[in-house]
Amino acid sequence: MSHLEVAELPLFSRRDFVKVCTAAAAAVGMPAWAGEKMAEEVAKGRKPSVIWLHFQECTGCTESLLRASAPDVGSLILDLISLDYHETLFAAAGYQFEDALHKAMTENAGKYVLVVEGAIPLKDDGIFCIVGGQKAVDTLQAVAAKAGAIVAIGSCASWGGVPSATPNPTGAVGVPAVLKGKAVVTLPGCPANPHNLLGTVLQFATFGTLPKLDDKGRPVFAYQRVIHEDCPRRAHFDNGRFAKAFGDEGHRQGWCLYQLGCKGPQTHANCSLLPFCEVPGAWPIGIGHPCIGCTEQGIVFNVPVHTNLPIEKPTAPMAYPTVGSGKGEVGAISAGVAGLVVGAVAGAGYVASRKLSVAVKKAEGAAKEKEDAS
Ligand code: FSX
Ligand code: SF4
Ligand code: F3S
Repeated sequence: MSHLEVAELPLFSRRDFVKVCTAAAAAVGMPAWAGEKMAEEVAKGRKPSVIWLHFQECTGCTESLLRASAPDVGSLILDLISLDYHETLFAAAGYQFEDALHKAMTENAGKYVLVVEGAIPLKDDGIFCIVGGQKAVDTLQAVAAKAGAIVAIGSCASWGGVPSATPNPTGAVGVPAVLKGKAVVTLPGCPANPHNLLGTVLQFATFGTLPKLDDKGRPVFAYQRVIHEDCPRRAHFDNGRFAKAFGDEGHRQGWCLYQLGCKGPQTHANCSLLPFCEVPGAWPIGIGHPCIGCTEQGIVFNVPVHTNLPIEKPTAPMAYPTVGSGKGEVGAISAGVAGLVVGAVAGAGYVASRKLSVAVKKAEGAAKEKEDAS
C-alpha cells in the first residue's frame, strides 16, 4: 500500500461517501450517476496512481487543498486517488523518498496521473531548481514520458505564475511550454481552486478520460465564464453602485469593487460559484477585495492590483427595440444601444455601461414624446 493510500474510506460511511461523490460530481458539472460510479470504483479499490511534483512555487495549491473543511474536497481527492509520491506530504526523505518516485513510475508506467505544482526555470540550462540532484526540467520530462495524464495545478505550473513575473530572473515557464505537443490539463489560479482538481480527477478516475479543454488547456466546466458573469455584486455594478475606497460606505455595503481595480470582468474562473474550503464567501471578492485575475497570464503580476481593465462582457441593455418598430429604419433606441454596446466592448468599461442606461432612458423619453406628439 502506498504511503497515503486508504484501504477503507476513513472519514465517511459508504452512504456518506456516495452522497459526497454525487454532490462533488454535480458541483463540477458531471451527472449525479458519475458520483455513484466513482464511489463504486473506489470501493473496488480501483484508484489512479498519482505522482505529485513540486517546482518553483509557494505550495499554496497543496495548502488550499488540505485546508478544506469537512466533509472536504481534500479528503475526497485523497480517497479517490492513490497518492504515491508527494514531496510536501511524505514523511520519507533522501534515497527512500527518491525510491518511492522510481517505484511509482515503474509499477504504474503509462497509467499514472502526473500533477505538477510550480513553474520550471529554463534560464542557464535550468539550474535554478534542483531536487534530489536533478534539474526540474529533466525530472518533469522523465516523469511526463511515462504518465497517462498530466495536470498542471496552479498558475505557476500552468503558465509560469509568480516566478515568471517581470523580469523573470530564472526564465520560469509553465508545464505546457516544456512538454510541447503533449496534452496538459491546466488549472490556473494562485492558488488553484481544489474543486477543479476534484472535477478533473473524478472524470479521469471514473471514465479514464479528461474533461473538455479550451485552447489554453483549461477545463471548460471551470473556466468558460468570467467572474463578472456570476458575481454576487453584479447587481451593484449594473446599477452603478461602486465602492470607491476600502472602508468607505459603498465598501461596507458590499457594493461592486470595479473602481478598486477588480479584474473580474476579464478573469476566467469559477471561484464565485465554488468558494475555497467550501466556506461561503471564502474567495477574494467575497471578503471585500477586488479580484486580481490570479488565473490569467498577462493580468496578475502584470497589471497593478488597483488598475481598471476594460469590460469583456458589457452590461446588457436595459431596454431593447420593439419588434417591427422601425419600418425599415434604425430606431433611435436601437442606434443608441448598438453604438454604446460597441463602445463598451471596445473598452469604455463601466462608464459606457452607465452612459448606456442614461442614453437608453433619453432615447425612450424622446421616442415617447414623438409618439405622444403624433
Ligand atoms: Fe503558484 Fe501553487 Fe500561487 Fe502558490 O503552488 S499558483 S505561487 S498560490 O501555490 O503554484
Ligand atoms: Fe463583481 Fe468585480 Fe464585476 Fe464588480 S467588477 S460585479 S466586484 S466581478
Ligand atoms: Fe483569483 Fe479572482 Fe478568484 S483573484 S481566486 S480569480 S476572485
